[in-house]
Amino acid sequence: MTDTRQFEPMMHRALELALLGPAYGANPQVGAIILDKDLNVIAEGWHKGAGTPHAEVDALSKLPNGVPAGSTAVVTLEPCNHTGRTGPCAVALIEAGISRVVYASKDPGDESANGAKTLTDAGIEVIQGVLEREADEQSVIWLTAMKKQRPFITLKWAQTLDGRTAATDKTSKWISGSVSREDVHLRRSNLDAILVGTGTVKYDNPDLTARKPDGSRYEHQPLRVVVGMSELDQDLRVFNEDAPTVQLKTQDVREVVSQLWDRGMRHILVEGGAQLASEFISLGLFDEILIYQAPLLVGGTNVAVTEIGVATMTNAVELDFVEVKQLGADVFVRAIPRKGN
Ligand code: AOF
Ligand code: ZN
Repeated sequence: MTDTRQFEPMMHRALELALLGPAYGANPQVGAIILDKDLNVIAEGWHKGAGTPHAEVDALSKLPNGVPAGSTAVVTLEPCNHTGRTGPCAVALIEAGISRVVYASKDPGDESANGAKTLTDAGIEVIQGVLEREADEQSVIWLTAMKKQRPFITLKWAQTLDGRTAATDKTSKWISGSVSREDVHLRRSNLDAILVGTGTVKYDNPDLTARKPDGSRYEHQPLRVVVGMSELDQDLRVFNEDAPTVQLKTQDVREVVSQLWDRGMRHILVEGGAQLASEFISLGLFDEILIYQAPLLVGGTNVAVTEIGVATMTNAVELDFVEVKQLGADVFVRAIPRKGN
């Protein structure tokens, strides 16, 4: 029996390589390493986004003279078995003459899964589940999206300590401090779409781009999605040239989510206002909530969430705090739906 734990350091490295690829887009972040028969690393590769070679193929391409006899491929995701934008990696590994494949996460895709079986049938030793928990955690957004067949949905808002998202005159700049805002912009730069309702666009006139602390834009800009029927002045900032924008003229957020899924989106961020956030919560359509809480009190009636169909405490939507930290003067809280609900 092969000792599977000996591959853990290589899998750690493959997980690091995976992170070199983009977190946004239709495809997962995947890393791959080729080892010779003595388990020395002879090639490294990673996936650079939908339409580009998969991690295994990228690693194999670094060995122009082919793989030596007895080589092992260490991959963070079960090699795919289908022809999508690119060919099946299971076949590429078989044709390259790899002797053993070690992987971490299972591929949850209906079409792409079963690469392990193809490899085994071809006489290749397959070891699955090495650092599976770490790998699943690292790819939780993509894996959740694939499992639910809809994008991973993050809801986010900034609020005062008394739970208000704006003062009575609707001013909301700036509730959260600069460290919180940097955190939001970095998150935006790593996902597919930002959603806002037409009301927020009209009242706040937000830019909704992903900007670095010096004001310059991140290379990747998520799609700005305006949800709602109202006709909007095209001079509003969200329609500027700084990032792509669409307005989806529907009130049905399920329809919005399914359209974005069909466009290859796997992670979307709902940025407000209260009506849009409340619709997502009412339908149970969210995977995490990010709250930036500032040490301010403004009173009044402007709150993050309004009607979500909870009339009495026993019907409250139950969450778990999974992260609580100080960001500058603010407190950042990340909460997820309580398991089993
Ligand atoms: C792998 N290695 O590096 C990646 C995999 O349209 P395609 O051809 O790019 O295929 C996308 C699917 O392939 C994706 O949904 C996932 O199941 C798998 N991604 N598989 O073996 C990789 N990126
Ligand atoms: Zn593949």
